[in-house]
Amino acid sequence: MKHLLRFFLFLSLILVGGLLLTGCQQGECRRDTDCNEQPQDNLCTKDVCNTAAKTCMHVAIPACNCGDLVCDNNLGERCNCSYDCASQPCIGTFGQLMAYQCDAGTQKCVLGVKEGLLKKESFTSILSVSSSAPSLKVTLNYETPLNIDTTPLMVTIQPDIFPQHIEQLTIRSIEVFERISGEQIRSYAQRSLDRVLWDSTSKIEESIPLSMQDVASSSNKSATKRLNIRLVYDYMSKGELRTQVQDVSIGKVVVVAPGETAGCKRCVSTNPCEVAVCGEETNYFCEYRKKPECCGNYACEAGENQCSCPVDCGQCSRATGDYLSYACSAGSCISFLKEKAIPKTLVETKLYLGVSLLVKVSYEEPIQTGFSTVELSLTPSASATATYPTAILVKRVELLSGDQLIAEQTPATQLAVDEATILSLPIAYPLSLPEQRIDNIRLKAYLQMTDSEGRVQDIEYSKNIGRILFVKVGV
Ligand SMILES: [Ca+2]
Ligand SMILES: [Ca+2]
Repeated sequence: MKHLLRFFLFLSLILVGGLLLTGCQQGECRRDTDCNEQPQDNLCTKDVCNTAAKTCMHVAIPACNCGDLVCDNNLGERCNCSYDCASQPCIGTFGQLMAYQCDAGTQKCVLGVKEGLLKKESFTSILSVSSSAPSLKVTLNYETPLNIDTTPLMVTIQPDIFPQHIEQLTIRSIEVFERISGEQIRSYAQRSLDRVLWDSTSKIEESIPLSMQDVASSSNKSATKRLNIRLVYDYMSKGELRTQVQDVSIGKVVVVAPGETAGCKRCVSTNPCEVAVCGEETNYFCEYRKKPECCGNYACEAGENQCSCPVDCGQCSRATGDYLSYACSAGSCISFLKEKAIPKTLVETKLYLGVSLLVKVSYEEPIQTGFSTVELSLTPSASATATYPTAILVKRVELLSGDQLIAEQTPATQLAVDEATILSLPIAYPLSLPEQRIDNIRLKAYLQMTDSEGRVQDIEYSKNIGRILFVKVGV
């Protein structure tokens, strides 16, 4: 009986064990290594065991791109993932000028100019309208064949001859175009600059991407263009604004437009007054946009001057004309005399109604308008042959250029015998130029003499001084 019990116990154990064994055999796996032999989809999946369902399954490896059997050129796989792109290698040519190649920046396979064909070209032209106008040196640097989708024209503009009387030489805009027929043009780029060339050392450098829809949509995506550049600039010459529109012919340029983008490579500005913008709106060319109210944005704005912001407003320190220099003083750029003014005195004696009148006219040349004075000294003395009048009155003193009044004074001063009376004429005459020679300068004094019998006589003293140099200082 005991043996029978043991036998049934043994049988039950075998049955339970068998049942358990059968249960395990129903699932594919118990652990990941059980799935190793499942056929692999691609390098970007792995096979794992779903322990609840006891089945093997494929799961994607996170951030795995090369190996997913999808050839993605945007991820650079045509250039660096032959596993996915075996059927689309980055090789082959397009027409005479272009070939597929791996872009060093984006790593993408792009259509570009065939290696070995690219040449660097440089072109320089001098723009000049007359000997009294500023002339400009325009330099163009570009590659040929020029891939207009990725490579801009580099333009440099600087003064070649900068006459001294020219001020505010401003480059307004630049345009790249082709002549179609007669006056008709086709524009490929337009850029507004509004940049001032302050002096002969100033320079403007601009990169100008071209847009040529006709080339982009043509079957061979290439063309030979006769390109021209149009510069619009203006300047002040002797107080007058002059505007010039000048064209420069660059000549034939071979261009290609393969339809690839420049890819926004290295689009960073070191100028804190610029924002570097690159994206769809800029056609993936780097564009530097100016920030307003910033010293360094090439615009001389409110609150900026030659002392606080020379990069935008020009250098203050400079000589102008023969006699003036400019320098910063208390934050303002003002003019001052380079050398000391020269004192001049004209002396003569006049005889009026028996009175000998010693006249001295003193001034410094150049006359600094707003600061200088012209002085008139009058000393009457009685002559031996006549009795001295009871009174000599100075009614008015004038400084004139022809009929034009430059300064006047109405002192109503009585002269005393044998005594010098000095009358000052402050000069505040407005000048149209910083340095101006004024002709026919004449000093006039209107006197009134009264004799012992009460008779009154008007006397007019006039002294011709001639030409005097006037300058504007402190402005
Ligand atoms: Ca892939
Ligand atoms: Ca500014």
